[in-house]
Formats: sequence, structure tokens, C-alpha cells
Amino acid sequence: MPFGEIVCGSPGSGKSTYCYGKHQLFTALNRPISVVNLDPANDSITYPCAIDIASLITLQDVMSEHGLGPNGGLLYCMEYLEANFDWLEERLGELGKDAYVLFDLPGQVELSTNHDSVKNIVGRLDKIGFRLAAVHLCDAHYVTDAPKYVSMLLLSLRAMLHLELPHINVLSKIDLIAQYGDLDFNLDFYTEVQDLSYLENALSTSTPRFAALNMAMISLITDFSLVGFETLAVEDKDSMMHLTRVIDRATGYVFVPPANSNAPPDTVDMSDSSAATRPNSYALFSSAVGAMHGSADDIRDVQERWIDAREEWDAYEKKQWRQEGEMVRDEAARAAKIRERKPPEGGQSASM
Ligand SMILES: Nc1nc2c(ncn2[C@@H]2O[C@H](COP(=O)(O)OP(=O)(O)OP(=O)(O)O)[C@@H](O)[C@H]2O)c(=O)[nH]1
Ligand SMILES: [Mg+2]
Repeated sequence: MPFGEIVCGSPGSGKSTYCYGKHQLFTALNRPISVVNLDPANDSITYPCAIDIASLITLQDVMSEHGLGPNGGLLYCMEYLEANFDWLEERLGELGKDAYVLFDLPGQVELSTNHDSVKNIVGRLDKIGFRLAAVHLCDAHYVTDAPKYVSMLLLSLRAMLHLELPHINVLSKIDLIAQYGDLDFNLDFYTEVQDLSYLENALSTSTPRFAALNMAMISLITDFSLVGFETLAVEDKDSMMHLTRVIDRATGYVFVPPANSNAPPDTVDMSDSSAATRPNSYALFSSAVGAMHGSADDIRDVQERWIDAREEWDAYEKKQWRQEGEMVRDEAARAAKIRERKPPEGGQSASM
């Protein structure tokens, strides 16, 4: 059974960059990954693209044929894709039963909040056996301003209710957050979304006329008690690994036995059948329900890395990279020396 992520979020929130970063990470980890571009306006794709909606329909054609603007044209493209789901299904089938697929969506928020095409496509993917999670990216700079933060919470809540998938909201570009000034609260206040009444002051100062409306929206969000955030700095390996673990738990990928499993005997079915249908009780009692480990797994560490001690961490990482670079260079020089000393194949060694 294939697994996948519906990567959605506002324009410019970092969806395509995330897909590219995840492709690089998974390739390095030797995990299967395919990226499907579902954005018909995306004409400069950076990642290796397994399936591209542009080979079914392009925004330019729709706009010139139907006299639509870019936004209307984009909705038309998604409706066209829904009507031609067989096209997508056939190509997804070619990726194999153990595929892990990222769907890179366009940035129009209505696609994940009120338009039905993406929701229907998700439903059809579910029917053909996909185990999906929605990864909803929100630009982290919105947390620096209370009214923007509330609108981001409402948007996230709406997407969760609309898509009806295991859902992970992500504050993207967390590495840039220190540039937008000091936060009123620690980062965990914004990621855990527990008691928003502390925002009352900031909200009524910026929009005094709408104080009551603001408070009503805040209590709506806390009453649902659904929204929370992970963080992401796409170029930071720890951050990407942490998000991957969270998503693997949401989709159930944690139960898939790894290729080189060192689990105790008889806990993992290593037969040839599809990875998602093999029992893997080892995962159930280890990674799946166990604590998460890693330097980006505690939000206080994220706060220290990107806000409180960013410069010290940058300097430390630079030093580490330099040391790694030197090690690689020394190793390459050592290997070259050994090759030089080695006699050519079939020839005699220097001492003979
Ligand atoms: N510093 C930083 N920049 C990022 C990160 N993720 C994305 N960006 C930058 O944000 C900009 C927009 O990223 P995209 O990946 O094109 O965003 P998108 O959501 O695909 O945009 P649309 O498809 O137009 O909706 C690019 O300049 C990226 O380099 C991040 O984690 N950190
Ligand atoms: Mg994009």
C-alpha cells in the first residue's frame, strides 16, 4: 500500500522547497520517494518530478482557451484533474505498491479550505489504497503579529476540517523568524495553541473596534482544540528528520519494516508482500509509541536554535561542517595514496 503527503499551504509558504528537501533527504536515507507536481502554474520545478500535471493540462492553455484569469484557470485545472483521475491513477500505479508520494499543491488556499476538487481527489486516492497525511505549511513570520497569527489559526483549522486527513500544521521558514523582531511569548505558546486569551491585549491594541470579534474567534479555536504546529527549517537536517518522524506516525509509516531491520526474531514479517500489510510488532513497541529522540524534538530546543542562541549555533555548525569537510578531504587523499601504491592489475608490485 503506498503512503503519501498532501503538501498544502498559502502561496510562497515553502511547499515546493519542502518537496525538494524531502526528496534529497529520503534519497540520502535510501527511502523511496516520488514527487507529483499538481501545480499547473509551476513552470520551474526544482525537484525530480515523477508525475507533472502539466502533461495533462497547463494553466496557460486554460487561460487562453476559456478566457479565465490565473485563479479561475487554476480551479478549472483542478476540476479537470478530478474529472480525469484515471490519468493520475495510471501513473501512480507505475510507481509501485511501496511508493511514498509527495503531492505538491498550488498555493491557492481555497483548494484546501472550501473548493471540493482536492478533497475529492484525496478521497479517490484513499479508495485506491493510499495512506495519506496533509502537511499544511504556514509561513512562521505570521506568529510575530497577533491578528495574522489568529487568521493563520483559522486557516489551519478550516483546512483540517475540510480535508479530513491526519493533519500536520507546520510553521515553515522557522530559521528566519528572528529577523521579524522579538516574539511576545516563547515559541511553545504559538506551537501548542493552549490558552490564546493572552493575546487579548495585543489584539485589542491593533484592532480595538473588533475586540469582541477577536475574542470570539479565539474561543472558537480553543474550543475545537485541534490546531497545533510543528516547525521546519528546510535546510536543517534535524528539523527535517523530526518532521519526518511526526508524519510517519500520522500516516502509519512507522509500522513499515525497514529494509535492514535489526528487530528481534519473529517480530517483523520480512516476506515479499507489500510493506504496509506485513505485521511489524517491533515498531509498535519501539518507535511508534516510544518517545521521539532528536535535537529538534523539543520546541524549547527549536527556540534556542533559531531565536535565543542562533548566532552561537550557526558558528558551532559552521565549525562542524569545516571539520567534516577536512575529514572527507583527508580520507580522499589517503585513498588516492593507497591507489598510487597499489600495483596495476596483473602487474608486479614495486618490491618484487
Ligand atoms: N529561509 C528559508 N527559506 C525558505 C524555506 N522554505 C522555503 N523557503 C523560500 O521561500 C520561497 C518560496 O518557496 P516555494 O517553495 O516556492 O513556496 P511554494 O509554497 O511552493 O509557493 P507557491 O507554489 O507559489 O505557492 C523560496 O524563495 C524558498 O527558497 C525555509 O525553510 N527557510
Ligand atoms: Mg510551489
